Amino acid sequence: LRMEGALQRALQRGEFLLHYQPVVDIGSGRVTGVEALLRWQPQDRGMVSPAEFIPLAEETGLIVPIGDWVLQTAMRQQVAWRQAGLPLVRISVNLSARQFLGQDVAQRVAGLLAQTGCDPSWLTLEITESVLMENPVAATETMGRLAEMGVQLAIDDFGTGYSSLASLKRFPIHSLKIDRSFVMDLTQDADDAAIVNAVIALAHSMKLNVIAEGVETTEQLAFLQEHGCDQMQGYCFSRPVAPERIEAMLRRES
Ligand code: G
Ligand code: G
Ligand code: MN
Ligand code: NA
Repeated sequence: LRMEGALQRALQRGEFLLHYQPVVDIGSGRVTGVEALLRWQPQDRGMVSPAEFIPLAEETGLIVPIGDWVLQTAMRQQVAWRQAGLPLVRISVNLSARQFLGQDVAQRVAGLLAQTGCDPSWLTLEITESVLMENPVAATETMGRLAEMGVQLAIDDFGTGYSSLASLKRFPIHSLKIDRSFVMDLTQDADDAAIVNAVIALAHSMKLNVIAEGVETTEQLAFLQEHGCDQMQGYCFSRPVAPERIEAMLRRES
C-alpha cells in the first residue's frame, strides 16, 4: 500500500523518466531505433527498476496512467528529435498485459498520436509473447486496429511463450525480438544456438524483422551476423542511456 501511494506521487511529482537503448542494424552497424525503458528516480533514494514496480502498477491499475505517461513521453521525444533535425529512428515502447488487454489501448494510442504529432510509422509497440497468447482473439483485434493506424508491432521476449505458428501468422506484426535468455549462452550452448537460428529462419520465412536482445559479447554478435539476424540490442553496443546520450550518438552518425 505504501508503494502504491509512492507510485501515485511519483507520477504527480514527475519522478519518472525514460532511458533509451539503441537498436543497431547488424549489417551496417548504424543505430536504427531505440527502445524506451522506464525509470523511477525517487527524490530520496536511487533509481528503481521497472521490474520492481511494474507488477504492482499492473495489479493496482496504476499501469494505465503510468503507461500513458510513457507513451506520451516517447512520442514527444520522437517529435523533438525530428524537429532538432536528427536522423529519424524508430522508437519502441513496451506495453504491459493490463495496458494491452484490459483497456482500449488502440483508442488511447490514437489520441496520443493526435495530441503529440508523433509519426506512427516510426513507432513500434512491444507486446510479450505470453500476453498475446493470454487472449489471442482479443490481441489480434487490438493489433489490427493499431496496425491500421500505421503503428508497427513487435513480439517481445520471443521464445519464452508458446505461440503457435498459426497464431503468429494471424498477428499483424513486423518484428520478433529474441529473448536474451537464448542469446546469453549462444556461443557455449548448442541448443540455444539452434533455437536462435530457428527463430531467425522462422522470422525471415514470414517476412518479419528479427532483433536479438541482450547481446553482450562480440562473439555473440559475430554469430548473429553470420546467421543473418537483422538487428540487435545489448550492452555490447550500449546500455539504456539518457536521451541526451542518444542525441549525441545520432549526431555522430549523421
Ligand atoms: O530496463 P530493464 O531493467 O530496464 O526493464 C525491466 C523490465 O521492465 C523489462 O521486462 C522491460 O520490458 C520492462 N519495462 C521497461 N520499461 C517499461 C515500460 O515503459 N512499460 C512496461 N510495461 N514495461 C517496461
Ligand atoms: O523485457 P524487455 O526485453 O523489454 O527488457 C529489456 C531489459 O533488458 C531491460 O531490463 C534492459 O535494461 C535489459 N538489457 C538490455 N540489454 C542487456 C544486455 O546486454 N544484458 C542484460 N543482461 N540485460 C540487458
Ligand atoms: Mn522490450
Ligand atoms: Na524482451
